[in-house]
Amino acid sequence: MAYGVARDSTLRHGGSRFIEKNQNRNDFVMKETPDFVENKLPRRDMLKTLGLGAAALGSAPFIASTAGAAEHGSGDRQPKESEIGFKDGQFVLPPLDYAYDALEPHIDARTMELHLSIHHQGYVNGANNAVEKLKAIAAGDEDSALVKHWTRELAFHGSGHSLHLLFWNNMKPDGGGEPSGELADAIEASFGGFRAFSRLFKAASGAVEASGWGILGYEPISGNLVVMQAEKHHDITVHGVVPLLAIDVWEHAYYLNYQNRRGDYVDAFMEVINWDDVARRYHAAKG
Ligand code: MN3
Repeated sequence: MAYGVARDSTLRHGGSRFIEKNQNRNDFVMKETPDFVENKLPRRDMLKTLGLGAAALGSAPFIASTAGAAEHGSGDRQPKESEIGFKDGQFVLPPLDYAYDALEPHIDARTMELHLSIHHQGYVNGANNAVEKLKAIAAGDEDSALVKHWTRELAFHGSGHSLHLLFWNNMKPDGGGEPSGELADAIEASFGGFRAFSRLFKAASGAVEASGWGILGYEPISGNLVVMQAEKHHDITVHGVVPLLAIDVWEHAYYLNYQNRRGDYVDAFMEVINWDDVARRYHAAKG
């Protein structure tokens, strides 16, 4: 929620002063994030600023679309996000099989070009950088006091990368309509039918405060589908990550024995981890 306050306050007060005041909490990163630019500038001004003309966009295909199609086969199988968003040890922009203008008139070519090549690229770069910094902290080569900053950076950029991979692959030319088969059955069971789902999804997506996402997801405890809102997109998780090991660090989990000494409690937790359980979850998650 800290980011929500920071973002809203920044916009409301228009304020470098606010940003400066909060630099210690690393909230200043918001002013340089891709979505901040996306939201701050009217699209026409942004195009002007970036000096991009229609001629440069047109029907140019997405990066590596041909290679991507060959690499992933020509069947109906959708490539996994891990296959299209990570290569040679780095997060990368995805190879997609449709052109920038292929979704027109619903989504225009200029928006597609800018969204992928400027905004999504920013998340890719930021996530790679955060991973490097966290590796340095793990190796003892970087001040561990910066772990809060770099895990937030990974959450912001990693979630941006993860959700954009989903977004690009969730769309296609001549899409729309309604699902069939087991997805249709699940929508029926979870929401009472496609019309009801559509009403809820549109309401949730339209009501996200400031910037964020509307999401249809699988909730594994009930086995039902759920509609969610994601404000911004981190706060401070990386969407798509499957939890394998979790420690409760709310005070109720340790205060009777450890009072304010959370570090001692974390040390104690390390002595009781069931690594067999973690290994089983890892095996299931990687598929
Ligand atoms: Mn975006």
